[in-house]
Amino acid sequence: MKTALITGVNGQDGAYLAELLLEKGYMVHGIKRRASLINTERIDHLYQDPHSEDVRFRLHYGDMTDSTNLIRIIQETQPDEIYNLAAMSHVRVSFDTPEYTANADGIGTLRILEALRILKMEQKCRVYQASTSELYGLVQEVPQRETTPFYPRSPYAVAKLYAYWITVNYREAYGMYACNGILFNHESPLRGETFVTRKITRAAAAIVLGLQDKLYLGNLDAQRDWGHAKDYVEAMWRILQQDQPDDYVIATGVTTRVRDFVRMTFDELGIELEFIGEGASETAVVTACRNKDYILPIGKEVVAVDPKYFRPTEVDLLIGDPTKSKTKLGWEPKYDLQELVREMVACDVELFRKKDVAQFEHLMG
Ligand code: NDP
Ligand code: GDR
Repeated sequence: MKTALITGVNGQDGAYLAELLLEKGYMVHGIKRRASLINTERIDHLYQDPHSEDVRFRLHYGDMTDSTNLIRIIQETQPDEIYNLAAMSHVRVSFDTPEYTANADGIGTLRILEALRILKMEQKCRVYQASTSELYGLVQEVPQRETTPFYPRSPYAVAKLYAYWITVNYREAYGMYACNGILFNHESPLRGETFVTRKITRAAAAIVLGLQDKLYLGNLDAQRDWGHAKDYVEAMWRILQQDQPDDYVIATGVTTRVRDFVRMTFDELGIELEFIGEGASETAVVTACRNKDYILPIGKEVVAVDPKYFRPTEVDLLIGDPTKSKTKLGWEPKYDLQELVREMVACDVELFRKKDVAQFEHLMG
């Protein structure tokens, strides 16, 4: 039985990856931070009573900013594979907490790699580093591939740039099996509520159910290559199963504007929208309702722009070229964007029907 250690196990990707590895027969250890409230909703279905025999899923308290803790957990769990997913992962928030982001996302990766060297496990344990399409930042080449030059545009992306290169460096310097998955945006019903896709599907569900009046967004022109997280964790696993360590772009190869994601989301609920105006004064109003369960007044303004969501420096266009991962990993996404939107919208409608969760909607994001 192989043993895996996942940092950020209660995040979106950590939850899907833990489920995948358990299905594959792994012993899975997860690192999560202590929080003042229990925040394990995404992995509660995987919970196993630690007192019972044959437990294959265990959680450990830890933090990417604490080397001693990481060394001890790696020593105790003796993983064959580490998936380093923990990070302060919100690009806009990284402008508010740049130093912390550098520490957790950049130096945190170094701490994992060094822990393996300190424990003399560097030849035994494979490492997956959660790299990102944000590395490409300001457009240098389209579509973006493994050889496209990086130009990070946020403290988050700069921290991840360090993590990317320290992973490559430890591979070259010490012969470690350490790989970067350069993943383009991936979403799901488990996506954090302040990332744009989930913010949109959640708000649209709340609006048609009469729980929210309007959705405020930032840059509607940004273009992203959106896939489904379930497909992307499969790619992470494949990256660590190859004969040689390498870095891979994981993407769908299709890009969509935020505005069109909004349109698709409302359309899924039977609401047609028209976008009026531009820049900070752009709005979207209802032009038709096809679903008798969700009647909104024609002309009602449901989307508006709030410049507070604009970023000091933006990444305008991301579109990945997944040729290498297709050829070498045999990886291809199973979901398309329409299916992703459908699943997210259905889950959010269900969620709001079950409980009243519309709080602090506009605080962050
Ligand atoms: P999430 O934000 O959903 O999850 C991040 C996880 O990291 C959470 O479990 C979080 O814990 C944990 N974490 C944050 N800071 C620390 C810390 N200092 N110590 C320990 N744990 C910490 O992100 P995703 O699952 O979406 O992404 C996973 C990884 O992949 C991240 O590194 C992200 O940057 C990267 N990535 C994501 C992409 C995407 O589109 N989703 C694309 C490319 C890369 P808590 O719940 O306590 O906050
Ligand atoms: P991103 O994801 O920054 O690409 O990082 P996010 O969903 O936050 O933004 C995507 C694009 O949408 C625009 N946008 C808004 N974004 C948010 N969050 N809130 C808004 O109201 C809003 N309005 C418009 C943004 O400006 C941006 O252009 C995600 C994270 O998962 C990273 O961790 C990961 O590395 C990258 O994807 C790949």
